[in-house]
Amino acid sequence: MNQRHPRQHAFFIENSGTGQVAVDRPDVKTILTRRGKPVKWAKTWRLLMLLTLSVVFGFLTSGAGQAQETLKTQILEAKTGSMKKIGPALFEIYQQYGNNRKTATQLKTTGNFEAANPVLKTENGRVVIDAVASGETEALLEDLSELGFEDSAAFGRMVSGTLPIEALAGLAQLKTLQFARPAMAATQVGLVTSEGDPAMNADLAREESEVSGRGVTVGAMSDSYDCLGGAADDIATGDLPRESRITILDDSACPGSDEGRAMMQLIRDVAPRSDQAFHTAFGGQADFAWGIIELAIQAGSDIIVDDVFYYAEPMFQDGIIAQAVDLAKTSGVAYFSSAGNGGRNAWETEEGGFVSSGIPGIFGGMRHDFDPGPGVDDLQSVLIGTGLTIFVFQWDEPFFSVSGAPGSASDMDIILYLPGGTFIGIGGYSFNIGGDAVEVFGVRNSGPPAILEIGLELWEGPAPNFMKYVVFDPRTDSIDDPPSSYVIDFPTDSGTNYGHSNAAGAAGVGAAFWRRTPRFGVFPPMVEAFSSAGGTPILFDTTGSRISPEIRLKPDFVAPDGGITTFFGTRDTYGNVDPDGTNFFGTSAAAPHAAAVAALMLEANRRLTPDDIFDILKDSAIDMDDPVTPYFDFGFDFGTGFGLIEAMEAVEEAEEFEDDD
Ligand SMILES: [Ca+2]
Ligand SMILES: [Ca+2]
Ligand SMILES: [Ca+2]
Ligand SMILES: [Ca+2]
Repeated sequence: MNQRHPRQHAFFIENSGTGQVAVDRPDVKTILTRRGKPVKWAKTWRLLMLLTLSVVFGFLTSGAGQAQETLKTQILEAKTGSMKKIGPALFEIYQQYGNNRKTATQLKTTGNFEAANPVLKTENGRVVIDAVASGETEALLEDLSELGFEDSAAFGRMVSGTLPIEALAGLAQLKTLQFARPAMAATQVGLVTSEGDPAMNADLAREESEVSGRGVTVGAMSDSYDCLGGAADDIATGDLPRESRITILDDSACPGSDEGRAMMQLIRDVAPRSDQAFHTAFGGQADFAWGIIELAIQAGSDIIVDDVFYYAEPMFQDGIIAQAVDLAKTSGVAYFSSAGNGGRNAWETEEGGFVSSGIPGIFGGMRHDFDPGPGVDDLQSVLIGTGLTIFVFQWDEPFFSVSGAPGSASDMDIILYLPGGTFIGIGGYSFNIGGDAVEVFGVRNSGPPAILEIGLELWEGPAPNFMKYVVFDPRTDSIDDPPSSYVIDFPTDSGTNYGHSNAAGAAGVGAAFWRRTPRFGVFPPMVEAFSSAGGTPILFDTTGSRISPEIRLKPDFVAPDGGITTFFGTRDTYGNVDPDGTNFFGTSAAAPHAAAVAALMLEANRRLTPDDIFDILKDSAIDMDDPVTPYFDFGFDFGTGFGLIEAMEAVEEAEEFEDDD
């Protein structure tokens, strides 16, 4: 598990020659839009996200000296100047767009523009944002609409939609805006991509109990359903239910990978007679939250499953997506969410929270001392693998986007340095006071793996009592590969499950490769090394009040992945039963398996509440071991929850279940 043999190489990153760093195109595709108004995004790939690649103002080949000072000055202006409400990433794209339009007449006529920042996707001169109202949401929507905002959805204080890039400067000046950031979403698709059905004994459950999901509607949320145009074939071949039994509420995030349709094929395998529905989750956080409500109410979903997360969802407080999940549950929907594919690739403070090293960072704020002992270490070595690595850093302050004023009282920055502390303009350094306590940044390493250093720097405000960052490393080729980017100094191997899959009302689903289950001769079943571990504490309620830490028992359980779909994923090296199939790996594949078992249970007993369903699934699960801890973990553990779903037992218990109260 810990086969980490990092080799040190000189850090290499391409310089495009324009003063911008970075940069061959990452495996990144973008986001969306809303309600029948698809934005045509230029480039697509399977891993979908918009994020802050904070290679903001240029790359210093020489390192220190005058250039570094200039870079600092420019970043500080974006952090604290007139653009601070939109943050460095949106400000950067605004500047590039303006420069492009001045110099290239062709760009003017076609309207095509691609950001130099390869992960900040734009199309037709527009960018997808999440904007947070300083006061009334209606007032912000009115102002936004004057700036050309479209495809809007509002949930709580947050508004999602697309804005013309040239309107970003105007956006930064709005009194009705507290702050805005690019919408940043990704799916929990695995590394590479169903025998999950027998791995849960769901085939036996259908036979024994004569259930097939009849009369139950399962709603799915992912990137897209039919951008690739394969749905008609799937219906014809029986890989999906017939058209009259599929409700598509919103499939406007094209181009997309149709991961949602792959999930629906898995549901079809396990609960063949259930009705299905789909809504994209790529329209920004507010659109996602509304999608949940619409699937529940408009499409009448009894069960909903998603495999999407937003990097900027709060770790220590229930954000708007988590709140929508909880709301759906109170209306009787059993909600399943992929736990994530981050394993334990996260670092967090143990006791003492932020401890000043006494050493000032690049902008003058004090750096955290990573060494818990008497020694002082103000820069933490991390390995940055080849490809795109994303860091999400949060600390224990409430989010303005969740609970309104005062929001975060402190401004922390996370900065990535070359060995020796040379600043290269890469990090998360937005202004957080009065906003959300989160920094997201990406770094794309075009060369071999390299060791860099992280500084956590307190710009202003009280020192955090708790800090955590999650490393989303570049995907590797094998499910058994260790992470390609990770913490070297003082690692804490902390859980990476956070956001709405950690909501009280959601069942978080981890993954086990179907071949490593009892049905296929492996007992006890083995969890995927990448399956996200739980344990992220909830520290604030939704009003922003600090509560005693609530550690939820997440993930709830594990379901199989690596099963076959007609198109999604890749052919693995383990040997397919169907030579034409592709294997769908990741908790994205596990979650629909779990949701479809719930459909069988509901057909067996329509009176089950979501809690009844979750309780039975946990009670009947096959206990598994968290391989990271010594000895077998009897009962619940943060690596595997209550264990692998066992459908035959779960459906039987559902049939016999009587509500005593
Ligand atoms: Ca120390
Ligand atoms: Ca900051
Ligand atoms: Ca266990
Ligand atoms: Ca163990």
